[in-house]
Amino acid sequence: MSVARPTRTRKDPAQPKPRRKTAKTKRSASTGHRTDLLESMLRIRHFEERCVELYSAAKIRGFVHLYIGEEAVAVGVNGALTAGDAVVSTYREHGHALARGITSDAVMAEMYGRTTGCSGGRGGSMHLFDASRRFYGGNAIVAGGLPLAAGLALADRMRGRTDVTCCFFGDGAFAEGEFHETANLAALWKLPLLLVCENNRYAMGTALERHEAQTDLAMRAASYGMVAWSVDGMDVEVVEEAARRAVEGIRAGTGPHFLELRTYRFRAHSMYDPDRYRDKSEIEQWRSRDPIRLLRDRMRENGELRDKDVEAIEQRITTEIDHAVEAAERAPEEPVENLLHHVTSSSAEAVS
Ligand SMILES: Cc1ncc(C[n+]2csc(CCOP(=O)(O)OP(=O)(O)O)c2C)c(N)n1
Ligand SMILES: [Mg+2]
Repeated sequence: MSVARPTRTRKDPAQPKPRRKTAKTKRSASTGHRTDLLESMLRIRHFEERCVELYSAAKIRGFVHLYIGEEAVAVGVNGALTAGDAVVSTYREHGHALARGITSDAVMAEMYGRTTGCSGGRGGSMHLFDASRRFYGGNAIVAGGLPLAAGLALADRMRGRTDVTCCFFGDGAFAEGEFHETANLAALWKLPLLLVCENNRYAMGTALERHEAQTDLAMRAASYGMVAWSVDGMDVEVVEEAARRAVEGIRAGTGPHFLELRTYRFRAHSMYDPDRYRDKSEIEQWRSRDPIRLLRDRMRENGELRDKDVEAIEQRITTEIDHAVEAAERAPEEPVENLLHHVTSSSAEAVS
């Protein structure tokens, strides 16, 4: 399926031409690497499908936003990052956390609100956090992660580190001042920042063209003076290659890079959303480019993958998730007397 090109406004000849490039693909990943990409996407898919069951059984509560359909973005971008790089995400972050290597056990326990969760059970679905992996949330405020990411990138540079900060955010962030403030300062200060816009075409029930006058997001980002590419977000190898090139550019000191990843969520905005604002045919059209099937079929055609290989991967993941659920069921909730811990930097000591 071809992805519709965004419409452009007429250009003002007095304005400098925005720097905008289209990322080209180079599919040179080895079979082993492709298998890793597939496994990582399957882990996210199966993990979230289990979450749907657990939510229906009232084991998981609160807000839950599923990433199903968008797995190629988290997995492809993560493939271009090193362990030292920082990641800032949104409330739709289960996929980013799992791709980053936070274990299924730690994420599932957090979904359950247990002390063994990656945020000690205090965050839940929207606030997964693991400073040891430089994974700084899980942020519930639209565009709220962007200034944090700029701060992290600035701090790393001031400390003489060569790491990149990667910030994921949705198309809805373009309607927020925080995106524009961050893009401006990041470009002005040439911060080592990778801006990853997951353009799934909707902000809750509002289609992009209903809230943005100019829907060419890469062009708008480029207008701040940064390199910006628009990329097929359903093909994990294309995503990884684009992210790699962007990260190389950032490490070389050329300042922030922006990637618009054209993607789609197959499920509703959240577990509460009746999903009445889009045609079923649109969903089916995007499902035909399911990122997992896309890679799996390519590998099959290349003779790199047999059905029994896929079955073995899926069996491994099922066992891993079964374990995560069992462990979360058994794990304790935080006792009420600990309620004031971690409220201020000294409150853990103050309350004993
Ligand atoms: C500042 C702010 N305004 C409104 C909301 C309510 N809200 C939650 S999710 C969302 C839509 C965001 O859409 P997008 O950025 O495209 O991300 P997606 O959900 O598509 O991944 C809105 C408006 C919020 N969380 N924060
Ligand atoms: Mg969106």
